[in-house]
Amino acid sequence: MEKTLVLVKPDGVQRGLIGEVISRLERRGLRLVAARFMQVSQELAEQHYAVHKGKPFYDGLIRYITSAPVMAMVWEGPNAVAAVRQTMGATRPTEAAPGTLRHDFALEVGRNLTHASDSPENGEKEVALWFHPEELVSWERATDAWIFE
Ligand code: IDP
Ligand code: MG
Repeated sequence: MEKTLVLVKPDGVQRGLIGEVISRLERRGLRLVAARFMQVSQELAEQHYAVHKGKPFYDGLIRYITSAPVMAMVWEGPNAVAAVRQTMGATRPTEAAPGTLRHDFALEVGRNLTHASDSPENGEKEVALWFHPEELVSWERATDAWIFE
């Protein structure tokens, strides 16, 4: 089953939106695999955002993600990566479709509430970066047959 890393970033935590994010992913039919509320270290932040190193917003991005706790989670489902990114909305909140999290709760790209893996390959890499294998819970949900074809 395809897995994706989801972070409720520090602004989402500070604004009390952890439940809103989880609720929307549950409602969509995705299945929770792992979750950890945590302070992000400088080292993890730099590893996670290595692809953005050198960009003008990089230093601010590292300060943002380490500025307060995050809720780190793994979610799975068919096409989980695409489904979760669709639920989050476009990176820039003013370009995010109405009804998406970033549209409904954010205004600025540097305070856009959530992270979600952008490809199945990066999903695997990010899950491995943020979680130990034994933290991933393999389970069957009573409703699976009514959500997964
Ligand atoms: P994504 O989170 O939708 O995958 P990316 O392009 O991977 O978007 O960028 C990672 C994060 O970096 C964004 O979610 C956002 O918080 C931040 N970011 C991206 N572009 C900018 C920018 O132009 N200014 C400030 N922050 C940015
Ligand atoms: Mg990204």
